[in-house]
Amino acid sequence: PFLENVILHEQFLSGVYNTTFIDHTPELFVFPKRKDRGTKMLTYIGHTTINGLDKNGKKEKPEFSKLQIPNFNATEKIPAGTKQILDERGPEGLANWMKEQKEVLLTDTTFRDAHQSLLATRVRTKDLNQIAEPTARLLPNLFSVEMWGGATFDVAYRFLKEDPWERLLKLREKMPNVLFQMLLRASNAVGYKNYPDNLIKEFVEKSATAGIDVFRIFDSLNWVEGMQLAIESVRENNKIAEAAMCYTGDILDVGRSKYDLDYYKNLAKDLERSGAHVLGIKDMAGLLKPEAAYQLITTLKETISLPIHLHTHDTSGNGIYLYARAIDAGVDVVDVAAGPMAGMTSQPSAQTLYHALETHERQPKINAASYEKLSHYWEGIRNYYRDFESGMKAPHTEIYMHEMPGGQYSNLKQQAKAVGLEERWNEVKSMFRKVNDMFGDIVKVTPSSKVIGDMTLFMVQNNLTEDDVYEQGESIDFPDSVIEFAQGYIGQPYQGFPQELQRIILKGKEPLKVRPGELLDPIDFTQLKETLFKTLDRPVTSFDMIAYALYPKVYMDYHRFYDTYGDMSVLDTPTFFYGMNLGEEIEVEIEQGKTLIVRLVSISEARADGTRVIYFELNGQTREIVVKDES
Ligand code: 3PY
Ligand code: ZN
Repeated sequence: PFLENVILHEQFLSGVYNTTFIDHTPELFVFPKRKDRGTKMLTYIGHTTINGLDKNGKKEKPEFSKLQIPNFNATEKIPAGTKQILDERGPEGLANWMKEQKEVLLTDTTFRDAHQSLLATRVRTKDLNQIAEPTARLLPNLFSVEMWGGATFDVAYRFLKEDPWERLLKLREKMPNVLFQMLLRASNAVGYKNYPDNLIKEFVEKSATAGIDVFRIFDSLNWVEGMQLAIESVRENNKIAEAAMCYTGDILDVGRSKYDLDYYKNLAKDLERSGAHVLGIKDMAGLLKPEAAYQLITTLKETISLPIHLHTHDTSGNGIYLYARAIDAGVDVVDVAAGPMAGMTSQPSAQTLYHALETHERQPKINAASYEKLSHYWEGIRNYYRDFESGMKAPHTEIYMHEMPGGQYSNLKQQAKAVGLEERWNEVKSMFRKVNDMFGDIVKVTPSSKVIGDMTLFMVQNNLTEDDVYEQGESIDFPDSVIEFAQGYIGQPYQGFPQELQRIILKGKEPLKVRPGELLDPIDFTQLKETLFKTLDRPVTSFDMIAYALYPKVYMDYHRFYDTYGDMSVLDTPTFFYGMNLGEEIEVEIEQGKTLIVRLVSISEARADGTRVIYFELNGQTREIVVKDES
């Protein structure tokens, strides 16, 4: 084990080693405890079988049809793609290549935003990993695959009990040809608040090393100052800085002048000056109407010389039409998802766009039949996650009224339900818009959208009107996120805060005038490493440190789960979510070439102390697991 610790150590891997390496690296002498992986796994399966996922109540495991993974010839070389262009020509070279393409380029978001927006971000690494190589082989002409960032980082640790860094490393191995893209919330990284500058830099550097090529960077208030550090960090790592402006309002509405065409023109110029390689337009709620898309792209093409990458959500059902207009206006790349994971709050469907552009000179250079093959897989996968569906069944044009981002809609609905407001959902939607207007009409995207959402639920729950807030504000305890927003902790909104409301919320507290990151103490990574080493009792990687620095509690909960049950990312998804049915047999590949066969034989009645004994067969041998029945 000592040798194993040495050769796996980061410092050793990076080539920095001499005799002091051993003296100064006590973790080399910590040897993994020999634990019985089989028992740990059976304990997880037993708990989930009896008490359901996260003790949310037992559910019978449904019958799922076999997944359709396209066949491929593993001895054939994977065709080269945009990743090779970046590696050969660098980010500027790649940006020039983008502008030279006649056909519109596609980013596939199925691995990230599509499931973040449809399935509460729950798609597990196992399900992404087994379709990664077929995707690389069948769709080598994609511009990029968006597969990381946004909510996927914390949800992986928090709910899926897996390591998002491992997801990135595994997928990178399977897809060496297409650019990997992530969503980076600028100074909020992949979290919901501002972090110290050195943490942002470290996060970008390690994400780049692990495999990210395109960083789509946005600030939740379109505050360019808040994006600068992230843009510079990406440039330092020789990766593509896609600076995105979040589209809000409606440039076609002459009565609403705050976010007009000039606003976006100026913002685009600022982002170009800030060092972006690509301009992103992030229409996170799907508010960009087709004619607005045409005018916006036409104007931006005349204003800046960067390639333009457009992202929308198809919530209203207008997605394909708006892309078609944007493509006519010269947009370089658009975001789509595989058919079964597209539409509604997700991105428009890749195949639908392809067919819509039949005979169009800019029809994307992809193979529609390949997309259909991959779609058979996604159809099966989506079934696994049925419990996380939002329930939206039809195009939702009310989005133009409330302006909630695609990823927030189902989330807020769940939150509303949890606090007993299910029956008042229509009121919640209208209040969301009202709160936006009270706050001065702000950009709404993580985390500013969460501030509006929290204030909305707070007002509806307490039956407060706008007038009540102004009249009784002094005695109201506003939600923490609202206070932090008014203090400037997530940045400065365009044209400032509404002063009267800010005064009421802050009750004498002084608001910030500078970038929050300037005031935050840098993370002491050396100290952090020591602390974590003591707690985790194993070698600590940079990935662990970053995850802990971003989400201390979530990370430690994940660690405790891992300690108790082991690596449960190896389980198939139905078993991970539902446990096993009586008499069922499953195969679990716990590492390459090592497979366990598990059969659930019987479950005893609950005993006086509330426990049940579960009898399994593990590779033919009987194993008993005792589980407390929480029902
Ligand atoms: C995120 O920040 O996760 C988003 O997808 C925002 O649209
Ligand atoms: Zn999105």
